[in-house]
Amino acid sequence: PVPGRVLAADLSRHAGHDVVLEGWLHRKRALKSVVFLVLRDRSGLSQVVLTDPSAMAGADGLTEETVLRVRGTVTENPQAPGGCEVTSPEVTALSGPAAAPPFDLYRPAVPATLPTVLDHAPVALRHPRLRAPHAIAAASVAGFRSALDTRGFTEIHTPKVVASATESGANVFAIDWFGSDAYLAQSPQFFKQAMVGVFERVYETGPVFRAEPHDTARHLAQYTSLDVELGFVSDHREVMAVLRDVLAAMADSVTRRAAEECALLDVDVPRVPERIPEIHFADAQELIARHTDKDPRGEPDLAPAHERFLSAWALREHGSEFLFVTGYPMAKRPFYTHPEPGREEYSNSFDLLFRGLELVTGGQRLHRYEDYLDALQRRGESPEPYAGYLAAFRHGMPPHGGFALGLERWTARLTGADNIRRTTLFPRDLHRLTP
Ligand code: AMO
Repeated sequence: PVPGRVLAADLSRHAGHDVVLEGWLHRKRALKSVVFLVLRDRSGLSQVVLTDPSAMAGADGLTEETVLRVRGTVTENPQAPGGCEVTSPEVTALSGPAAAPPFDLYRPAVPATLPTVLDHAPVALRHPRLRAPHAIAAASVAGFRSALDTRGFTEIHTPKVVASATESGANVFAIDWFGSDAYLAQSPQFFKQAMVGVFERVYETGPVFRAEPHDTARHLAQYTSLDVELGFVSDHREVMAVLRDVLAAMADSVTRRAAEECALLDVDVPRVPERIPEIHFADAQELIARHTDKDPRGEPDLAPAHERFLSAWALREHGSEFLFVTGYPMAKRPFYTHPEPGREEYSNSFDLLFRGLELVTGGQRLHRYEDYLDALQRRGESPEPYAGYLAAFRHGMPPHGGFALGLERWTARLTGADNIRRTTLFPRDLHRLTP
């Protein structure tokens, strides 16, 4: 009896037997008296040998990327990949002849520019180097989840269509929702906070939307936000400690689960220090003023060049590829941010810089209802649109905090990608809505 589908990687276990292989025609080599078909499946490559003249003629019309089912005998051959090949095959095409790919999918270096890759993403992503970042992203998310699952967090899934913006400063997409005004969620911020009141500790991985009006190598209009929120923290430092452990688990998971992809892309998986160094925003500005030709003091935020400067400083002074910048000015943080006790113009919040780029934002939040009303009033905002959000705070919320990590930025920094679009499946931005 012929077993069900066998994967290329398992072929040698079936030596001497008949098997069924299914996959894509990866390469075809037609010689005078033999045709070699290299078949690709998710586990690797296998070699199929045709010597019968009519079978060889039947292979004439087969183009690379056509999906095939092959039934034949597994025969040992030390010259074949994996030491085995399939002989006396019966070959069936499961789809019509495949159209030629936009570029050679299996040349070691990608012979195409980023726009070509993105235009042809459904097939271009089959290239091992273009696929690898997404396998690394998957391994990262697996590490994120397992770190939080073992720490008593519950995974949640919250709406992506919302009635009010949460991230002041970030741009929001307005949509028509059955005749009412609605927005695409910029963050699960409100919901993850509310869910602290239910589960104490929650996390979410999901899409968020930012109407980014400019085209940069680090901004997308839709990205994947890895969100965490936890109750009963005394300040932002406890949140930073959780983030540190989560990053270590992500790095570890990448090393273990995506070893092949890391080797292919020459990924340098970072060592996450036991204690990630930190610098207060005010001290960071002093440092920049002292060591660069710009004096940023008085500015409410860090410029990208200053983030790169601080990252380089952390690597030099502390041997760390990660740096926490804490205490960002309240003026630049959203209304839910908790101020720094004793220095109310600063906040109990942080950014985490990784290899020169902001990777994470987080902090402690306000947790008392009256504090929210005050904060909104100080910003000249009505509490009305936030009524649903604020409801949680009228029913007892613990001191809490959390963070959000941009998955595509993490993968881009890991893989050394020059553009975040290289680590995004089907990116959405100012100029791109397809494929
Ligand atoms: P923030 O707006 O800083 O914080 O976003 C958190 C992280 O998301 C990533 N990021 C982006 N990635 C790609 N394209 C974009 N346009 C983009 N914008 C942001 C960055 C950033 O550090 N609610 C807060 C988080 C919190 O406090 O829990 C928030 O969304 O890696």
